[in-house]
Amino acid sequence: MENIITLGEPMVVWIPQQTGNFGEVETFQKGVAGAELNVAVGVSRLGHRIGYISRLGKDVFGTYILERLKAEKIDTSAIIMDGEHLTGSYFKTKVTEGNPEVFYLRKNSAASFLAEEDLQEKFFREGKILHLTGIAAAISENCLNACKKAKMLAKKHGMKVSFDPNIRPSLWKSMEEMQRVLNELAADCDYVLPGIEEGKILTGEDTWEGIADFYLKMGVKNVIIKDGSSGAVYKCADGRSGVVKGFHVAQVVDTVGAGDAFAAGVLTGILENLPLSEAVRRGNAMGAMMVTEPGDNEAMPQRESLEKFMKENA
Ligand code: KDG
Repeated sequence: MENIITLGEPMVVWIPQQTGNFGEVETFQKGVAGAELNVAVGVSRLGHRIGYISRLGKDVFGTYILERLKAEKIDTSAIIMDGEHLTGSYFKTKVTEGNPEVFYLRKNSAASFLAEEDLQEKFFREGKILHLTGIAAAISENCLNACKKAKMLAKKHGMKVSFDPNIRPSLWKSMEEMQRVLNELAADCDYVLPGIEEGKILTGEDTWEGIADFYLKMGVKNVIIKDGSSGAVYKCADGRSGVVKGFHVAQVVDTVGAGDAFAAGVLTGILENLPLSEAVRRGNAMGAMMVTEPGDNEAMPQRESLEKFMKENA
């Protein structure tokens, strides 16, 4: 049985080799993407077992993603191959500063047809942490219901639940709907991991403490707020709180996937019973390493390079 279970939409990502808008770029490199998939790669590379629940189209993208997941030693036994819908993909831009722009080709994708009936309860019986994100919740009504059912099954079987809101306004009908649905999903989770700007949007609060208190009042046990290269802060229902400094990297190449790397670091730290401050420090290190490469998960470190990075940048 898996230590961590996650559920979401895998995609093929087209990574531009030049800056400029879509028409100006001549070469793209293919890769695999998806917030939960990125977390799965990060967790697996650190030697923990992770199971990924999804639907893939029976097409070249689906086959490519499946092979890549297997090569990363991610448990794919709960992935359903869907003969009727295509696998999603997306393009991003290459920028010299800030976050890249993204363009999705994912409407009615195979993963958006994931439904509560696709979840096998036996998968949840011995897992330790369920990791959900707001992207899976955004792609369709049935996928949102699958997230809710997964959360229910995880709680029933004594698993901890972690939630990264990962807001993607373009996937929602309105900001109000996004706020309401994501905050409902966050309620009662063991770990909620918003970025500081996401937290402001979702809670209407403008300080990290205000954001943390908002979620603690909703029954969340630990709120961990990411603040880019500055690091992260946490506040817990049991009274612990702390500020954990980030890691500096010489050049930021692409910020996509940094939050997922952070989640993989924190969750594996929790599985290894590290103090929360240490788990968050690992999350910061993985987030920093992630932004040094253009892919969404290629820079997820193996344990040895993570330890080396953390020692050299202590
Ligand atoms: O967190 C990284 C993801 O945003 C990326 O891999 C693609 O899942 C994706 C999305 O919906 O943007």
